[in-house]
Amino acid sequence: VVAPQTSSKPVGIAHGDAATIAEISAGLLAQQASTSPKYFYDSLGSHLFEAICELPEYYPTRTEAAIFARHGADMAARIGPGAILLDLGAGNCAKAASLFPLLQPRQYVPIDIASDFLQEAAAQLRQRFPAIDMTPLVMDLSQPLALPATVPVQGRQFFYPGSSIGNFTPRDAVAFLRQVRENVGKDGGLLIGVDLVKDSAVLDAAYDDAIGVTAAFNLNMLRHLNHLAGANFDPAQWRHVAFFNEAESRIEMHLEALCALTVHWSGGERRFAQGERIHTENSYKYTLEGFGKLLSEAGFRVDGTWTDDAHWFAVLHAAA
Ligand code: AVJ
Repeated sequence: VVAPQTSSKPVGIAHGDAATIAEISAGLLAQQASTSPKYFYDSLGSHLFEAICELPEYYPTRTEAAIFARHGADMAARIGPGAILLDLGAGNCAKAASLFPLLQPRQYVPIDIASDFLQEAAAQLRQRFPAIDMTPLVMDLSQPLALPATVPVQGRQFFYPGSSIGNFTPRDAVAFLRQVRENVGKDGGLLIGVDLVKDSAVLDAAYDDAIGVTAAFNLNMLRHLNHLAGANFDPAQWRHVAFFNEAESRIEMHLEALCALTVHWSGGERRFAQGERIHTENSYKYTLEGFGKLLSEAGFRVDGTWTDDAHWFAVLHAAA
């Protein structure tokens, strides 16, 4: 008996759900192939992002940390004790935890898409801060923000540090911030970190570091896509590309095919020419004025702005 001939190549087992595979497939099949930056964050990707934050070139984390260290008490005075602190994209929860002694929240709600990483971080925090209620939530922040009843509405303060808002286009950022606004009561607010426009050489280096950690972070997405969509990407056939697009005021990250190749995945395939790219991330950079406008368009009122001396990064508090 001869096995029937089929045109589709065998691919790996897909571990993502149907909606995830459909989303990945649509992005890969678009004329300009693209993928959502949320697919950076499998467990290895989350750890690689932690490593990025230690790089000398990657100024945002340390600059923001310095702003928190210098002005944290002022921020806490603006927020007041006993808040329900909702951490959007909490990761290892380290930033929020460093503010617990000043903020003294009643409940901490770390929200992240990376489930194992989040549960582990929350378990460690419970031991360090037994007085704070810990309610970790595994959520995809690119989907509508729907909070369970275990999170009281009164006293909600959202925490969105690290300029993660930069992954959204300005349009989508307003829509996202408006959802956050709809999820805080009259007494609530938002403490948000945003990366500011600066010399493009500084920006380029921050997203294309000398020892290739950011390149590994970008390329790791291919391994994650292999897992989620049963794809057969070979990371060795791709290279990391990152640059500041001045006209759009954003860092763009891409993966570029080093040779002509065909990728197969569960339910699809695509040929890439040598030099063809997959757009994997945008990281928008704002002026203080521009970002203030965004917040007010979303229905917030800015009542605190803190920056570093070089004005590379800013933390803003917005009240409902
Ligand atoms: C987590 C989205 C804030 O845009 O700087 C870091 C992700 N990408 N290096 C950023 C990232 C490449 C990061 N954010």
